[in-house]
Amino acid sequence: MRFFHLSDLHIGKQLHYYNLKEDQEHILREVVSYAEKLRPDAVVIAGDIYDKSVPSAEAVAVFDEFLTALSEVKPSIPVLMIAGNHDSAQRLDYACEILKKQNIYIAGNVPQDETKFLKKLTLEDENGMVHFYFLPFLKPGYVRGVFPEKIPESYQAAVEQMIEREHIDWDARNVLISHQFYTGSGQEAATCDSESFSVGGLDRIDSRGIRKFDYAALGHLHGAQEAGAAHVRYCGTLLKYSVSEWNQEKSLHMVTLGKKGDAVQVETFPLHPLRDVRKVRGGLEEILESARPENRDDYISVTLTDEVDPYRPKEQLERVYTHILEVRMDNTRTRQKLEALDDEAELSNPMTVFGEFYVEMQGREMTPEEQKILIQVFERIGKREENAI
Ligand SMILES: [Mn+2]
Repeated sequence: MRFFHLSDLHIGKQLHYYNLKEDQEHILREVVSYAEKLRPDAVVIAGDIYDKSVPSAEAVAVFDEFLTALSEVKPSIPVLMIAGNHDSAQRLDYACEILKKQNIYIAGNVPQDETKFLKKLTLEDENGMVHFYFLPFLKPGYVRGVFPEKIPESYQAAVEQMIEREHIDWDARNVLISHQFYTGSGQEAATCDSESFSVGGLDRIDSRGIRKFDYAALGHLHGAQEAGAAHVRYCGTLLKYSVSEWNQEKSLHMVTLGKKGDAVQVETFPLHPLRDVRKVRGGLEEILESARPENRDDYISVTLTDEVDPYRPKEQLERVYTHILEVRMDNTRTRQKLEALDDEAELSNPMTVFGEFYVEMQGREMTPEEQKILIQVFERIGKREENAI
């Protein structure tokens, strides 16, 4: 049994105000052409289909086009998907009964009461059956209806209890599709700037509880990685969704399940984005000269190291690059400024702190008029806090 493992499509996402529609269409078309060539038995999408819980009409059209193109590959390939934390469970579930007839299987919501269980799809190959379990993104509170006596106390408990009540036959081959923050016992996960997590790490789950599956197709982390075992994996995004990912290699993952107990094989296939995300660093002249025409349309993060701030650097850079994400300065002056800010980071009274911030931003002191306004603002905040107590 061979299947594509995808996740975190984040359709509709923007990168620093650039609309990624063309980039996403392009990369999804590449996935379809891989499907035509490799003929997987299924395509699994482990959550975060859309970037927003209320996706734009444009985003929905992009995904629709992808599903339609996939459905034209014959013989038909089942598509299995779950909701991630960015998706609206209800919206994703819309029309899911009708879509089953099109070989598209969706789980948006987690089971809502004691009588309901995880969605499960069984596919068959020469080695027997493979059961795919759909576990949409959940927080402990989402499953209160399933455990009315006692709501699970943590993300970890919620996931483990949800799996336990399925009474899975571990002698059969089982695949989990899940969108949570799993880590290998005691290991640090590689995270990047395009993900969102809960503060304090409450959402972290030790992957021990899901290692019994023959494969866990995970979504949530945007960099491809294992979570504690080779068969418990994040495939990562198809595209780089933040500058922090510039160095990552994004690829299409195809999983091959052999007989029960055989080691799972994961092959990766290169992806060719319409525009890459790249970082360039150096003096302005140097960057302008070394820009290559084939990189012209890439998404570029520029760090200028000139000791003398160049004149209108962005305008000059726009002559060689069409999609500039940001232009930063890194020279003696900016470094000293940062050090000075670090030193001064003690919290004196809010008026002084804001005053310093104002000078930093505006390059001048506040006028007496402006100070008055600020004093009024602080007074009002003070009153509100008193009321709140
Ligand atoms: Mn995501």
